[in-house]
Amino acid sequence: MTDGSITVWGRTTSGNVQKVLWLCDELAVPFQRIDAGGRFGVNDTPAYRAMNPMGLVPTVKDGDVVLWESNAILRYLADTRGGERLYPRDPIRRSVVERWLDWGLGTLSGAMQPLFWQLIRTPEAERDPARIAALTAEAARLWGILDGALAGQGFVAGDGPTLADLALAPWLHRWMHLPLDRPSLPNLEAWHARLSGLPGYRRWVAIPLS
Ligand SMILES: N[C@@H](CCC(=O)N[C@@H](CS)C(=O)NCC(=O)O)C(=O)O
Repeated sequence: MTDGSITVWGRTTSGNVQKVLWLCDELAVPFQRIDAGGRFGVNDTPAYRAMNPMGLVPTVKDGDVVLWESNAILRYLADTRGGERLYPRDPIRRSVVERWLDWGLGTLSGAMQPLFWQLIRTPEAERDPARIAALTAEAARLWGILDGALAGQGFVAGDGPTLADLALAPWLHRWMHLPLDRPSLPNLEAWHARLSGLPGYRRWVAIPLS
């Protein structure tokens, strides 16, 4: 497409979709969004699976290029749409962004995803209190590690937001709003306040949990 516009498949309640939409705002990438996933379906159709064999959201199409895996989409858009501010080219600075992108996907989501499902998507009578307690403790430990990394800096990889902030923000919003006892983590809370001042966070991420 000549105007650089892309198509994004995914419901706006998905954190993995939210980070992509927020990045589109940051980089002024025009996009068409098609609801998919959850109650919208679409992601189980053969046409969708031909694009994304995982059948998950988001999927992005940029001309003939099809992308899936939300963090890979973030990297691609930053690389192709002038996103150096959010995804530095310098290998050392980039490695810090990569670290937290991978940590979000490979570590934090392992606690946050089932915790979110237990507390928001599972009927109260079917919830497992022991599992919720264990997941809450693990998530608190992990958020505590990020709290330590945030000491003395405004954002996850330094003084300005990067892809790492965009990718972790949906989990943070969930953590701050899930009905559970959270330990006091001052640096994390200050980061949350900073993110809450960003229009893309407010528009796409800070919505009621469902
Ligand atoms: N690692 C994948 C995970 C994608 C994923 O789990 N997407 C969820 C929504 S957050 C999904 O498609 N769930 C099924 C559905 O919405 O129907 C990514 O980062 O894109």
